[in-house]
Amino acid sequence: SKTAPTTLARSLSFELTDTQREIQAAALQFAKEVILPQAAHFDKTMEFPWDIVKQAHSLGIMNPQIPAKYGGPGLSTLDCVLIIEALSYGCSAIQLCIMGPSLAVAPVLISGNEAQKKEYLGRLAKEPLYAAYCVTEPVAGSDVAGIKTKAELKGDKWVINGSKMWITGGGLANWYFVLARTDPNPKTPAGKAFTAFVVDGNTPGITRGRKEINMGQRCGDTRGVTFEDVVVPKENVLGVPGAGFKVAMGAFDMTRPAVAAGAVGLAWRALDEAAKYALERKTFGVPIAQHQGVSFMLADMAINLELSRLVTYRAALDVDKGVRSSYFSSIAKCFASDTANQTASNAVQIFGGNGFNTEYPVEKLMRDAKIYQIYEGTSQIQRLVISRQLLQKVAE
Ligand code: CS8
Ligand code: FAD
Repeated sequence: SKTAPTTLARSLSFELTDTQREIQAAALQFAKEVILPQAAHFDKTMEFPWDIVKQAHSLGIMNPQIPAKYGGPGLSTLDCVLIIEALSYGCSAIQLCIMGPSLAVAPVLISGNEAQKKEYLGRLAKEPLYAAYCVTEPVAGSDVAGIKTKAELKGDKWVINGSKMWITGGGLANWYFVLARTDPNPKTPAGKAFTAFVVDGNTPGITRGRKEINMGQRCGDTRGVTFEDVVVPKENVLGVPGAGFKVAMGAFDMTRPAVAAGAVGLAWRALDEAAKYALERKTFGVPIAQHQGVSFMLADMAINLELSRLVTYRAALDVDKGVRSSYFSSIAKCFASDTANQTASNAVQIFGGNGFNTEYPVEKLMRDAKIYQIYEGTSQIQRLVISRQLLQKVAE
């Protein structure tokens, strides 16, 4: 019948729009021409790639999700995911440097009022400035409800005290998203005990720690940030006092597909490198791609890459539809992260001795991949979220 294709297209479509294809092609061109050739340099020097970040901003691919109303490109989550995947093909670390502020943008999008959005999103849209998301602490990462940073209301101002750790962009931020405990009673449920703040980076009492030296994604700016009697006006509370935990969780639902996309881009690159090498390198008189042991490894890499990509797009669509995306966001983040690690490790294997050497690109991919199973919620925490969502549905 004539109606069938329409119904099908509405319910399930794997076709990108022409605009999405253009966005993807432009990001991939930038990744291949600008990012990829400089990836090894920034890995070695660990310098923050400011020039590339500035170029990305001028092309409209930094913070692409900021709505046009606040001066941004106003792209959908799916559009952003396509960009991130392409940039990460060039280098996931430089991609992180470009997209790092996205995580701080998310809670403002979710719960900021008009004035806050205009001010804080407006700044990022206008200039290639940084914003950072401060939740993790030296004492608590996976267990967000265990954080100790506190904020107390004194008159009409909040005073924040505490230490954050592993903050991406912590040394560069023009403003910070900060989660702090505002109800000291340990019996108060997490959903009511924390408050979310936007804090200007130049507020007295903020100390930015030294740059941490990491295994991978080495040009990223990871630091501890300390807040000592940091005075924040009441107007800088995001949402209502007490609702901060849910704001922080809502941000993860929005950004985990984006982090998954970074892992997809890395796996895609690893597979491309391995496939090319397998056609060139000969053993026993034939290219190694002709040995089934190698070609099946490539096939497994392709299977997991394609599935990661599909579920990442699926999760992004949930965010764009405005439905609670926890289930698919965590599945995407978990599967794409595990896939990036397996794929990069297999790429090293296919390169043999060369794979273990810094002259070839795949050892860096393996080092860069590891963080995907840790930040933005570890792979164990994603499984915790998925199983809770699943069991809740079954119990209903
Ligand atoms: O602690 C939670 C968690 O997510 N842990 C992982 C932490 C994490 O992911 N950290 C990442 C830090 S950022 C980072 O690494 C940056 S990486 C580089 C940047 C790249 C940018 C591009 C948990 C384990 C999932 C849950 O903790 P619990 O203490 O068990 O809380 P719950 O009992 O589940 O929930 C308490 C209340 O909150 C409500 N809730 C929970 N989840 C959600 C979501 N949306 C809205 N509300 C939520 N997703 C829940 O319903 C509870 O409220 P009630 O009113 O009590 O019912
Ligand atoms: P822990 O929570 O101590 O976990 C240790 C181990 O125990 C992990 O394997 C974990 O999976 C496991 N585990 C813990 N609880 C459970 C459980 N219930 N069930 C099963 N296993 C469990 N944070 C921010 O707030 N902002 C940032 O911008 C940011 N950027 C980061 C950048 C980098 C490079 C790094 C390394 C971290 C970053 N983080 C950031 C912090 C990151 O989110 C945390 O490191 C991560 O959530 C894990 O927390 P943790 O390190 O305290 O490990």
